[in-house]
Amino acid sequence: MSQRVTNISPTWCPGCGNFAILGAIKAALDQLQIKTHQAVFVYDVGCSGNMADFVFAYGFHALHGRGLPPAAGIKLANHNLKVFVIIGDGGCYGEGVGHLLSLARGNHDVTVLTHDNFLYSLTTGQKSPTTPKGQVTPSTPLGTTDEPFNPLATALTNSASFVARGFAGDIPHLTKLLVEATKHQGFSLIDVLQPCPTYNKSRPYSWYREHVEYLDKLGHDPANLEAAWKASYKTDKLPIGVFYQVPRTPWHENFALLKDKPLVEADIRQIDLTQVLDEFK
Ligand SMILES: Cc1ncc(C[n+]2csc(CCOP(=O)(O)OP(=O)(O)O)c2C)c(N)n1
Ligand code: SF4
Repeated sequence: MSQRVTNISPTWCPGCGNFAILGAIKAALDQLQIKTHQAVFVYDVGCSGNMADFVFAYGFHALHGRGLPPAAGIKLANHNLKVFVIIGDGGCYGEGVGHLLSLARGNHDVTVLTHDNFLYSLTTGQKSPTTPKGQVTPSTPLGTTDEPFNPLATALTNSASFVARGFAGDIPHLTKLLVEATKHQGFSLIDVLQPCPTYNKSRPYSWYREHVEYLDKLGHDPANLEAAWKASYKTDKLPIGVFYQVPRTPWHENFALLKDKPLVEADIRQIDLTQVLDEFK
């Protein structure tokens, strides 16, 4: 078994859901028998992104909201690597939402794990795109007036081929989702319900335990786009599991050049760049 974590102790607050997500990542990498040198994690900025210090694998710490483009680039350079993005709801659904749509539509073979604590937590709890309407935060002292962003419905309408929601309070279930998402050929989004006990007092673990329900126990068919869409709009209960999965050609498989070997192994001297270089003269 490969080493999965570094010898640096996580700095998250006691009770933070990020501990459980790190546990699920370790378990999934073990189950998939992915060797350390075969995985690359791209970290966004945030409490979630601080995981960069704790996972023992190749890593790249991106700017806030910009975790997805480097992940797509890494996969393009070497599609033999398993590429993951660790990102918060602020980075993924706020500043970086355009990248989410782009990777979903292109079906870039990247697994995005959004630590959805419904706030900007590293910057002390301001509202994020997923903050429920009416919630009081330091940036919305009278309560937010915006309708919340629906990440699952957005991914579904933008042709994402794997859309799921997990819960940090159920590590075996989250591990299973991660394993399925990693095996999936193409883009995968797992929105993870992540308690932030320091800034999101209205949603402790106990609140989530009362509200989550398991899609597989409800007989949900992940091939049914309409059912996935309806489930993504539920608010009385929060379904977890695979909402939707469909086979689709991953982005890098559209190119003949990448058929036999990854770009990183291609002899670029054989590629004629004369015409491109002439344009800069
Ligand atoms: C381009 C840019 N904008 C804003 C910031 C300030 N900033 C750092 S972390 C953060 C919020 C993080 O929230 P989220 O992405 O939800 O992650 P969390 O901390 O909740 O895991 C912000 C706004 C920044 N570092 N860079
Ligand atoms: S502020 Fe919230 S998300 Fe950040 S480490 Fe503390 S509990 Fe976790």
